[in-house]
Amino acid sequence: MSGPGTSGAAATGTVPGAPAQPADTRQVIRPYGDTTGDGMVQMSFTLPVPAGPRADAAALQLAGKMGLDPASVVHSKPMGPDFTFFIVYGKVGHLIDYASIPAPEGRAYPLLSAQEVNRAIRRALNRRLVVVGACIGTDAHTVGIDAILNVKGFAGEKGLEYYREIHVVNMGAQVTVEELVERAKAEDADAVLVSQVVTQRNAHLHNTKQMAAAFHAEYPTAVAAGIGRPLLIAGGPRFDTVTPEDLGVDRIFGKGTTPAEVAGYLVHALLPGEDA
Ligand code: B12
Repeated sequence: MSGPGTSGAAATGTVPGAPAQPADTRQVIRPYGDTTGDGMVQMSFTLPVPAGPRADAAALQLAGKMGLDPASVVHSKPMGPDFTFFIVYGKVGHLIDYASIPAPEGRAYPLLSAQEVNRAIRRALNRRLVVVGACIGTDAHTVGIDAILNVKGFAGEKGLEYYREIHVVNMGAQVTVEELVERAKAEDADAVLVSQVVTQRNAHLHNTKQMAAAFHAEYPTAVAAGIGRPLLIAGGPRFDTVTPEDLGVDRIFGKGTTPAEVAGYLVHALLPGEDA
């Protein structure tokens, strides 16, 4: 119940008879450092100069140009004789309307248990589903693809090798696109899973596009993923800015992906009707 001075026009600032104002639905936020909404942020970077007071001054100037005001260098450390690593703490005045940021789309398929995945494969294929995985290009970061494929798995979930009805071929690190295509054909792969972690000079994008193009060229009469060509899946921590269409693959998986998400997707994409 409203008390005196808190109700109606006086409380809301509206004039009687005036058209209703649309409700303010914004949710304005700013960074939190020491106290709520103080705008304080911390960032780290390296400058190609020897450590010392001049280097600190350069770091502060850069922070100022990036909109941090005031800013302070809270840590600077030589990285060899010619480079300095900095941590700068400072205040930004920028505001974000959180309400204007759309919620990400949810997963379009259900998570299934290993038993459900195995049953679906048996029912639909009557043979094991074949998955060929690799880190392609010069990338040697195998921990991510191993997390998905190896039996030991990730985040408390077993990897795809654990699934009785999935045959996993893990080709490991630094596999060329030619080797991958050849092996996928030899194994009659239902799905090809590639991992790309190193992003220098956008290597992850170039390599993945090159891989996808090679598969599309190898299977020119394919109708769709699983119908005339393998399902193409790319994964790694830095694919946030691109879509599968940009790369020519069927799906991208990012940071924190678990094996069950991939297993569920394989059923959803390759065995229509089995993921219900
Ligand atoms: C371990 C590691 C190494 C190990 C790799 C060992 C190995 N066998 O993998 C070694 C020491 C060999 C190494 C070497 C290098 N590394 Co290194 N490395 C790391 C480190 C510390 C951890 C990576 C990791 O294992 N993450 C854990 C896994 C589980 O996470 P993930 O890879 O993201 O995988 C998950 C998801 O992305 C997804 N996923 C990944 N792949 C796939 C694939 C599919 C199909 C699916 C569905 C999902 C999926 O699922 C996984 C589970 O959720 C990172 C820094 C960091 N903290 O991330 C640097 C890092 C990746 N390395 C880096 C660099 C620069 C290098 C070197 C170039 C260093 C050098 N100058 O020599 C070399 C490159 C070697 C090469 N030829 O690739 C940079 C990359 C920078 C960039 N953006 O390009 C990082 C980010 C470090 C940094 N901050 O500078 N590295």
